[in-house]
Amino acid sequence: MNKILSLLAVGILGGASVAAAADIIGTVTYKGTPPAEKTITPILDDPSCGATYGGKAPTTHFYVVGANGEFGDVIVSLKDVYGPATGASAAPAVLDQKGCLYTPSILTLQTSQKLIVKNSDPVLHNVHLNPTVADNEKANEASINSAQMPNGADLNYAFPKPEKFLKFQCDVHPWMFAWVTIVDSPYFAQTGADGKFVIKNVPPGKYTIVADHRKAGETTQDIEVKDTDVTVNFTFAPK
Ligand SMILES: [Cu+2]
Repeated sequence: MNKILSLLAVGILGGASVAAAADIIGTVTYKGTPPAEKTITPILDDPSCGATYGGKAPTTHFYVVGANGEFGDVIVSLKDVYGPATGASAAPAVLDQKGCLYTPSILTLQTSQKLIVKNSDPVLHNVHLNPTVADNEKANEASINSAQMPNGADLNYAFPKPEKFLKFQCDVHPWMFAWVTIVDSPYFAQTGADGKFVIKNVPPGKYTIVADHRKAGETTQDIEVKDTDVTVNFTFAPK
């Protein structure tokens, strides 16, 4: 059952005005030493890609963890809340290919929100999506497997269904990956390098809030939102 819509329905049927919304704010922390990142050595073998890096290959950044455990690239959302997405009217999200890497590599957007994929490199990339939710194979204007010329025209997508960590890859450069999470509501946030998140204007109600990290997994908490801001912190640790 859609919690938001049912709550609104009760408010309307009861003749009451809908109570004020509140923000959910918090910090996500990683306690301990994250697994080592891998050096993307083959990027130097491609002269065009390698030129960006001055002979020193970049590493993966699967675990973005600050000096005090601030945990980035964690997606915090309300579990099993479907329907109230505002993606169709939201500003587009942007995924760039730069230095033969996807930037950012972790991205979150809403159902029906436009996603623009750019190629800022002087090389050909092939944008290949691997949706696990069948309806997301119909990503509107762009095919799920599209060549994109050097500095070529943008590719545009919009996904109809929620999906976690939909994988983008480049078949030309086998180290190039991005993972795009699609949420069916505006009630989500992705932590930055400071580990902090804010989910704005959540209608009052009881929710399960979930923090998802592509490698570290997910953790949940049950919360209640009334008319004042709620603080929820999450901690991850090595498995
Ligand atoms: Cu590529």
